[in-house]
Amino acid sequence: MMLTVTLNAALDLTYRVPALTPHTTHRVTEVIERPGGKGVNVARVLAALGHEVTVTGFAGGGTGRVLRERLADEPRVTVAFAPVAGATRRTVAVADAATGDTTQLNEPGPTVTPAEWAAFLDTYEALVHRPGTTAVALCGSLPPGVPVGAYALLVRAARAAHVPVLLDTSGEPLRRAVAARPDIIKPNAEELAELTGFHEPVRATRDARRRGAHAVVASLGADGLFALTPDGGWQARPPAPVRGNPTGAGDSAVAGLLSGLAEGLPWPDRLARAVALSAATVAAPAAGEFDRTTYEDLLTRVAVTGRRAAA
Ligand code: TA6
Repeated sequence: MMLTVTLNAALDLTYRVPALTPHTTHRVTEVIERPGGKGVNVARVLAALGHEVTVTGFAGGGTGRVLRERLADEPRVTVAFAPVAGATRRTVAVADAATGDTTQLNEPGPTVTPAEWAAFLDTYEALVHRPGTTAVALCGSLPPGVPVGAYALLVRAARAAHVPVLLDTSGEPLRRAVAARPDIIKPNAEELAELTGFHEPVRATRDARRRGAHAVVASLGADGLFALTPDGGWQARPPAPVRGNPTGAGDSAVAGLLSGLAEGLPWPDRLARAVALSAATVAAPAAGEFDRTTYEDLLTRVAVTGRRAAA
């Protein structure tokens, strides 16, 4: 059983419009509504791959009720959100059919009180110590009211429970949590540069490891993933760029890394899976989903280069 944490869960709306133009009214040609937030997307991809997964974080209000109900209907997903008095946020992705570009609008999320945060911590402690929890993913932004050191606390609790922990966040919450020594971090190039001050992936990943992360997997968009790990360094590239909606591509990469970790796959295989899932999500209509044919085709064609560290 894997555990994903989405402190700022969401109900994700995707609006498709023929062409996005400022100062005009747009007629939406397609609306997709899905349970979202990064950890929720990771969980939906893990479940589609056949893994049992528990989702936690906060859910509240009418949107939170919809989120719980929709997730409870998904096979292999167990819902264990802590309550929050405010309403779970919505996010809107506007997909421009003319250019293929997507514009993302994310609400801030409900304000979490100190008592709600304390109650969540009890839920999380129980879940990480539950027998059979094989890995934890901590994903996404923090809602207002949650302390900036939240992920550092959650990383330490997972490590104390001897459960491997993957972190996908940004800014100050990432900086603080890296010092708590997570097993894997998966920043994008911009987040990694903000953390380390370096833009070049080799120097940046090396610096992030020096700051405390055991393994650093940087997502580089069309260039795939660059990983620096205790076992070696590798780059995994898709054979060609895939056109479509990139929302959630990073979440699918996290699902690939987490499932590979839980299954004990060697790093090159984990990275190939993560890149194939990520590209197959671009080919799917919404985050948290992937096109299975694209995934299976790409899995054999992702190029992984690099080498194992000297023993
Ligand atoms: O990665 C895509 C996505 O997970 C959307 O589904 C949306 O819910 C959003 O990102 C949340 O990201 P944030 O960084 O605001 O927590």
